[in-house]
Amino acid sequence: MAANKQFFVILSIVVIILPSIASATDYTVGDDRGWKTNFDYAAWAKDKQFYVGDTLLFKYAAGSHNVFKVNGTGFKECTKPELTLALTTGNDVITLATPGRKWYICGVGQHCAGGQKLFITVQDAAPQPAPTSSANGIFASGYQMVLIAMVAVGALFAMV
Ligand SMILES: *[C@@H]1O[C@H](CO)[C@@H](O)[C@H](O)[C@H]1NC(C)=O
Ligand SMILES: [Cu+2]
Repeated sequence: MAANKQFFVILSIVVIILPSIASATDYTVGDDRGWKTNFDYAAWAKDKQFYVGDTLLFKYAAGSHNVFKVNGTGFKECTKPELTLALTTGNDVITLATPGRKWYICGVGQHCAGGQKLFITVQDAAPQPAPTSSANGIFASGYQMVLIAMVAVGALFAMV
């Protein structure tokens, strides 16, 4: 009985928290084309909304390219930072942890000057279904309400 209750408490927490994690988007930079030269990353990023928690995957043949996170100057002038190391695996995942403008370049040869560079703006949080108060915000989505109701019913059955 006690174990059952504990299980449903844990399940309730998972049900409430999971949708906010699941709503993060994993972007493959350049989609099918990956991280390469002769690709317009500005056009790729143009119609996308990036939020904190989303991830960027830079896909390329290891050794052919790399990924440096740079500042606006580094982006414009294609200068590699001296103190940061490049990502080089060819399957480089970057989690967008903070909001703001982010710049990434390839540090191989003249690739950056040739356009292998990405600039995005990361927004604070995924859009919420317009909560009217902060208490409302937690239970704002109908999906969560349905799941919580199901868990509550399950918990009742577990206790009898
Ligand atoms: C941009 O990054 C470069 C290299 O890391 C650094 O020298 C420079 O001071 C930075 N510029 C700004 C405006 O932060
Ligand atoms: Cu490159």
